[in-house]
Amino acid sequence: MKRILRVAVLVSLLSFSVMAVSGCATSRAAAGSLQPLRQATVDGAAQVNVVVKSYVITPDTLVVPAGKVSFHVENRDVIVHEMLVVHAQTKSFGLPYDFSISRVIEDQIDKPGEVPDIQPNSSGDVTLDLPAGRYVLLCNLVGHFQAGMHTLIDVVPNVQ
Ligand SMILES: [Cu+2]
Repeated sequence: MKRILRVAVLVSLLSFSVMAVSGCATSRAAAGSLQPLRQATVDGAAQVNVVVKSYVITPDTLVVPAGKVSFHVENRDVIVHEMLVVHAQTKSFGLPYDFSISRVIEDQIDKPGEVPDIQPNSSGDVTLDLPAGRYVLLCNLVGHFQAGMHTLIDVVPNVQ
């Protein structure tokens, strides 16, 4: 009898914790879709901190409110990189590419701006006025885009 009671208590505790976990996930998703974006700002510009390392570009956020956006790009690699901010032409990375020179064709893309020539263990900044849309952050030094140096970031209408 005691044993059955103990099992019953355990089962109810388990189902409670499952409910607690799923409830939490649901409310977090709802909050993400309904509340306005809270973004760290510097001088009124939304701040995006980007780390570049081992042919990977990693921003600290994938969604940014439209308007002034400040990119701070830190190169933690042992070679030089750059970071271009480019309007995405498809839902993914479908940018015009020249395989003979291993680079994205820059006169065929819409590039609001860039942080050029970031030396190893240093950083660079650029502040851009970005309308809502999907953008690609990429490095266009020879072969780097193909090696994986690209990531998508969404600029969404500002709801203040
Ligand atoms: Cu690079």
